[in-house]
Amino acid sequence: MQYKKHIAAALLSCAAYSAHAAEPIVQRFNADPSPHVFADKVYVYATDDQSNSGTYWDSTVWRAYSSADLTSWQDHGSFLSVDVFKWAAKDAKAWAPEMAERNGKYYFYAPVGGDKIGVAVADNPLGPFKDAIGAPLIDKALDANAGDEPIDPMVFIDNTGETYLYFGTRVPKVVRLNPDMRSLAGPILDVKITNFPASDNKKKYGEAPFVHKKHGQYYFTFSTGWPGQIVYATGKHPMGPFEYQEVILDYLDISTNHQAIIEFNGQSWFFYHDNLLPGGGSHKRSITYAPLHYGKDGKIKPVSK
Ligand code: FUB
Repeated sequence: MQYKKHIAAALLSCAAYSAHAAEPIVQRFNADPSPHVFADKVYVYATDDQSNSGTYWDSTVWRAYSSADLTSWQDHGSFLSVDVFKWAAKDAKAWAPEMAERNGKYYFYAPVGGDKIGVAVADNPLGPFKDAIGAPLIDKALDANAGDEPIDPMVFIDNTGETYLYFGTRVPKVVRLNPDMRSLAGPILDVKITNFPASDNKKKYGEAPFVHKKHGQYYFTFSTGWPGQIVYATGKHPMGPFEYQEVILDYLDISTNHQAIIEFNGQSWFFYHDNLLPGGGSHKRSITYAPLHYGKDGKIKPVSK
């Protein structure tokens, strides 16, 4: 199915700031975008809000879309469900996913049921996927320091090849991954964020950790909670510590906020979800994106809805 996002051309020519009219990439409820560029196309992996009950995030499938131009989007359907993980409880909820590519293999990191993270592997971005381990990669019951809620996995592969998995609510977590992408290379550690503004006690880590590297530094973006702003901190090492900087995207009129940043066609893009379609709300969210701009000092300019 093809969808048009007419705002894209205007966004591509937008020079300096990230003011834009947000439109959903597709006319369907999705959330928690995990965008990736594979072979000149952007793939967006998502939580499927269309199939949840409308009162909770209780979908059991993940969704995928792709686009060569950020304008026309192809719907690849519910390409994977929690059933791929035989150890998952029946009807375990499928939350914010992550994808990573290494040596021609595609690794899909999936929070399953709120207490485990699984990894599935495939030879192409849309599968077919199979469980890479036959057991969870992270299991709250078994892994020391996995935290209360090991969800929202995000993988960052540094240009040194070192690979890091981030996840967690309320306390951000990081653990090194081995090059096989399916085993841990060290202990799970807390990510330290310093210099939260003392004047605002709502400025704390909530969920949605995301790391990218630019201008020789590491940017750690995250949501501050429920509802949350998307804010960022910077550091000199992917494991932190990170120093709090500023707000990128302010509170939305829904209970969650979840972002990701990619480079595509020579431009940085900020993906997030919002309440953009009729009948939408906190459990019926829509994915959108905006250009992301940096100042000469490396500071990220705010994105306005
Ligand atoms: O979609 C379910 C949860 O809502 C995600 O795991 C969080 O990041 C929040 O967006």
